[in-house]
Amino acid sequence: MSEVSMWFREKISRRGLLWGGLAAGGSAIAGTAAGQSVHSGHGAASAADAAPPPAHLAAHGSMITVGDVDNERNGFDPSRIVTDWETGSVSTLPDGRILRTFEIEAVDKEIEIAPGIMFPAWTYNGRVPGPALRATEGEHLRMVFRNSGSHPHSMHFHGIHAARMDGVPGAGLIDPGEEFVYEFDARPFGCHLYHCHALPLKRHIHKGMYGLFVIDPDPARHPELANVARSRLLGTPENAEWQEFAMVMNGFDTNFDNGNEVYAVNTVAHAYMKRPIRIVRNRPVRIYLANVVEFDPINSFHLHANFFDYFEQGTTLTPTLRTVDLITQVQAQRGILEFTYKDHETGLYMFHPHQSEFTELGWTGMFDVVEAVA
Ligand SMILES: [Cu+2]
Repeated sequence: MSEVSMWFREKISRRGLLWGGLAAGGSAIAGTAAGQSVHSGHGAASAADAAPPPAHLAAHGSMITVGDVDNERNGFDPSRIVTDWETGSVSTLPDGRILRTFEIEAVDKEIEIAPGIMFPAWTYNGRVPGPALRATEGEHLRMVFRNSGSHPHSMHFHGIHAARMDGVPGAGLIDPGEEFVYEFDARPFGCHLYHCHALPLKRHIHKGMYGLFVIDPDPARHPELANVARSRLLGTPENAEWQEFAMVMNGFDTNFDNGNEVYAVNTVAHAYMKRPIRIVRNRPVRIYLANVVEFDPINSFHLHANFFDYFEQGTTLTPTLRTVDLITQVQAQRGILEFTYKDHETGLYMFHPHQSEFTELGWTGMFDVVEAVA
């Protein structure tokens, strides 16, 4: 039994939680080095690092979890989902518009959120966060939702749609075994969110039912900033220059006392400390970031040794904040971060919330800035 699960069994309060020190966990961490390529859903070469964790991580004096989560059993890997966009299937409507269809299934699933710590999640498509849905402004969207879980669920989209498509009780909230199709147009462009809106709401969200919902701007609709819009539009050469990452900040109340014991970005505690996200130094970086943490009123994102531009909710083509190294988000708040390390030395650069407690309980990671991907 790992130290962490010992802790869990003894129900020590989260503030007394003792994560294994890195020195003690060094050999276990080296075990994460099994070479895995990272699926890049949009053709960008950027990918999480599959190389062995750098030995000098220890120099940071970090306290991180000991051992490895079984990504295979979970059925999802944080190093893959960080670049994995779900673009659905595309067809053309009689009027010539694009119809984009997504298929999403609610399933109960026990997932491992830190080594030895299992969490009885409710998921979309078997993963937490749910698939990072990505569409283009102006398309017609069809979300085919099947509830194969044990409780009533829904998909509530942060977007513009009719009341009957809202995913609340009486409007697309369905019982186990049922299916519902949400339909609406993709607007406004931005970095949005979907989540279950069944009651009790905090329990359904916190169990894992949330995901990114990104609508790329249509350059033809933004002639004054068409180049910027193209850089955001998945599939364009301009977009391929960018190293884009999907990040959902989440937390887990493992003993159901309305307080989180584990925090993360993309679910698995310290996943990106053990396998840093590789970025190429001279190419720009864009993060689609959302906060879904329940029970704590606020979360944040702080980038080390650098500053970024921020697009609140992603609904503008010019930054809403320029040259900041920290942003805060309440639950359901989200936005786009843009930055580059082109004038930096290569090396490991940390990112984490500036709620120090969250970092120690799993929400911290590293970018591995390199000259080029081999
Ligand atoms: Cu639900």
